[in-house]
Formats: sequence, structure tokens, C-alpha cells
Amino acid sequence: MSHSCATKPLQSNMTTVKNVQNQSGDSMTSNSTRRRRWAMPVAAVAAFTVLSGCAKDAPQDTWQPAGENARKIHDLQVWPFGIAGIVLLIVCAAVGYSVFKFRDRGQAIPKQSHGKPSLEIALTVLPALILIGIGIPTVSTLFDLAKTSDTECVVNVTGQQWWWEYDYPAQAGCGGIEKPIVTSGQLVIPAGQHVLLRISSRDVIHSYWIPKLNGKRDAVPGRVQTLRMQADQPGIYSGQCTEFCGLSHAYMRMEAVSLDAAGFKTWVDNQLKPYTAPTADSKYSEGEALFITNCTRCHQVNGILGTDGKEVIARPDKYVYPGVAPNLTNLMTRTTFAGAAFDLQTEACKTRLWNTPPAQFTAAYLEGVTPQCLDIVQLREWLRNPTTKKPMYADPTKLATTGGMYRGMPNLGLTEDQIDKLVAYLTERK
Ligand code: HEC
Ligand SMILES: [Cu+2]
Repeated sequence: MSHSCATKPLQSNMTTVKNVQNQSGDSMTSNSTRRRRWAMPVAAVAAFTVLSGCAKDAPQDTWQPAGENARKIHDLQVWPFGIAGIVLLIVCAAVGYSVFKFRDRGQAIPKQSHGKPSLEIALTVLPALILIGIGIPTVSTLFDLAKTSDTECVVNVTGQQWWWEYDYPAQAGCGGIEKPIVTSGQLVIPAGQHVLLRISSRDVIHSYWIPKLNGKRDAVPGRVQTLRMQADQPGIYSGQCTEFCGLSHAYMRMEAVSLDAAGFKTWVDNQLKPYTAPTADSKYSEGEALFITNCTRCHQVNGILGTDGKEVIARPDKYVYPGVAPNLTNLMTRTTFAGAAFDLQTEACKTRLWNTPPAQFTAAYLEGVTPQCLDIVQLREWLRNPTTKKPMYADPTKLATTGGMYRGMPNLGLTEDQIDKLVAYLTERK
């Protein structure tokens, strides 16, 4: 294989040189060489075209819409893509034909003419008509996608380096949410409902995109932009930040999880369950103590009491640039962490969840990360030194230059024993 790959171009180069030197030379050799020279690129383009259509179960495929708005975008793009494909083929064929037919054989220069008004008008009017034909449905779809009047519930979505926060205001929508809920990474929504995301950012510009559910919307500091999320059926849909936002942009992912109406209500109730203090003297309560001293300055856990018996309120605004860190009240109800970039469950459990049919999906997701599925390797690595998992510029030695603020989660220099206890606390809490 490698032998023939290495020698072929050499041989054909030599033949070319020979052909140039010997212009009147043997046409049989030069034709077959030319054919061979074309064969590789043509085969490569053909293989690429065919293979790129093969990713049947790609989780971020705009050609497999799973919600109303994604379907509108899909229906809009199918026709122009098809027509553009045909136009591409016609243009390529015409260029190929002309290049071949009129190649330089030493013939005289053809008669030069200046323009042909009928052709020029036709070639202006035809593209204009095509553009109008595409433009009208595009603009009307844009208005359609921007519609918010039939919103059934609202979630505030805020991007920051490098994760998404979701906060659900108390509302009658979504089947009723009594108290605000704050979570991160996985956006949980009721299936079939028109959920309106109010998207913003706390630092740089990010962009929210769940390809199977809708198009993109930029998250811009100081502005609120809306985007409809609606999934036909219960399931999990992945996405990623699509605006370059710093070192860990590639690790800024997100997942939308849609649950049936009853399941969504259960999820809400689970999020709002009062905090249960650990029983004394277990690994778990030592973990809680460590959490209070090391973590609560940035991370909120609703209802956790400090040594003074008062509820601890996090002050991430003092320690991190965007002023917020993920709320860790219900970490084990989500299956990924740190911008949905890392898993809390084993590969097998993850695959099972992603392949669960819609009718069983809600129950499967609501189980959360079960003890059998829990995989703490990544979480341990995260606590050992988050900056090795996500490049974040969170180097404590550089704090002098950042006014004491971190970008992302810093290395806290925890011992293995502390990590054990913290993981026990984070994972065993119901
Ligand atoms: C200086 C502030 C700060 C401190 C202190 C801190 N963290 Fe973090 N932590 C963050 C930030 C910021 C993120 C989000 C990073 C990202 O996803 O890019 C984060 C993310 C996390 C996540 C992922 C959460 C999610 O929902 O995705 C976990 C788990 C976590 N931290 C645990 C801890 C634990 C346990 C401690 C204490 C030992 C701790 N953190 C201390 C700032 C902090
Ligand atoms: Cu981003």
C-alpha cells in the first residue's frame, strides 16, 4: 500500500516530464496517465461525499429534527440544498466540458466578442428569481421561529466560561414551578411544550445550539435573546457552544432533556426537596464539613447549614470572573458535569440512557445517577485538579495579576482523603 502510494506520483511525474519533452509523443501513454492522475482525487471526493452521509445516528444532526422549530428549519433547507446541488453539478459539468473541449492544442485564439445582452439579462434575472424564491420562505420562517406569543413556560439560560446555567423562575407554566430552580449543564423541559429560553451571558459571547431542537442563538452580555425549545418526545439531545469563547470553548457543551409531563413534575419536586443533613460521624458528614470549608464560597447548595447553624450562602462573585459557579444542590440528578463535558455515569449506562426509547426515557432519566451506574473517576480527576480537565487559566500563582479572581474552577490542592470524602458527600446525597 505505502509502496504504491509513494511511487505512483513519482512515476506519473516522470511521464509528464517525458510527455512535455516529447510533444508529438505516443498518445496512448499520455491518455492513460492522465486518467490515472484524475482517478485519485475523483475517488476521494466521491468517498467523502458518500461517507459524510453515513453518520446515521449523529447526535447533533440538523437533518434529523426532533422538534417543531428544528423541523421548520429542516424543511426550509432541504429544497435550497437540493437545488444548489443540482446547480453545482451543472456548473461542474459545464466547466469540465469546456476545459476538456477547448483545451490548448495550439489552435488560433477564437473570435473575440463583447457581451451578449440577452444572455446577460437572463443570467441576472434567473438568479434573482431563485433568490426571491428562497428569500420569501426564509424570511417568513424567520418570523415564525421568532414567535413567542404561544410560549407555555420560561427558562433563563446564562452562558459563562465554560458552562450554561439554567434558572427556572417560579411560574404557572411547565405544569407549575413553585420556587425558582437553578441548575446547570442539562436543560430539562417538558416534552411537547413551547419552552421559551431567555438567553444571556455573564462574560463573553457564547452561542446556544441544540441542533435537533432549534437553530442557534448568541448569548450576549447585557442582552436577553429568546429561543424556542420544543421536543416532540421524551429524550436527550446534545449541543455545544458555537461561538469561540476562550480556552475551553470546545468543552462547553450542553444537553437538553425532555421528559413527559408527569415526569417533569417529578423532576421539579426533586429539585425543590428540602436539604437533608447527613447523619453524624460518617464519611458523608466529614464530606459535608469539607464542602463547607472548601467549596461553599463559590458553590451554592440550597439549605446547607454552616457551623453557626445558619444557611450558607455562596459568594462566587468574589472569586470567579463571571460571578457564578454551578449550583451543586442536586448534582446527582444530572448525568454529566462541568459544561456537560464529562460523565458521572459509566459508558455502558450512558449508552443505555441515550438509546432508551421515548416511552421509557422519562423513568430512566429520573433515576439519576444510580450507584450501579456511578463512575467517579472523572469527578475525582476534576477535584484533584480541574485545570487538567479543562484549560481555564485558573493558576493560583497568577492571582496577583487577576485581582484575586479565577477563570473557571481553580486547583484547590485537596488530598486524596479529602477527595474521597467530598465525592462521598456529593454522590451519596439523595
Ligand atoms: C473559586 C471558586 C470555586 C471553588 C472554591 C470551587 N469551585 Fe467547583 N466550580 C467552579 C466553577 C467556576 C465551575 C464551572 C467550571 C466549568 O464547568 O468550566 C465549577 C464546577 C464544579 C463542578 C461541576 C458542576 C456542574 O454542575 O457541572 C463540580 C462538581 C465542582 N465544581 C465541585 C467543587 C467542589 C467539591 C469544590 C470544593 C472542594 C469546589 N468545586 C470548589 C468554581 C469553584
Ligand atoms: Cu461558550
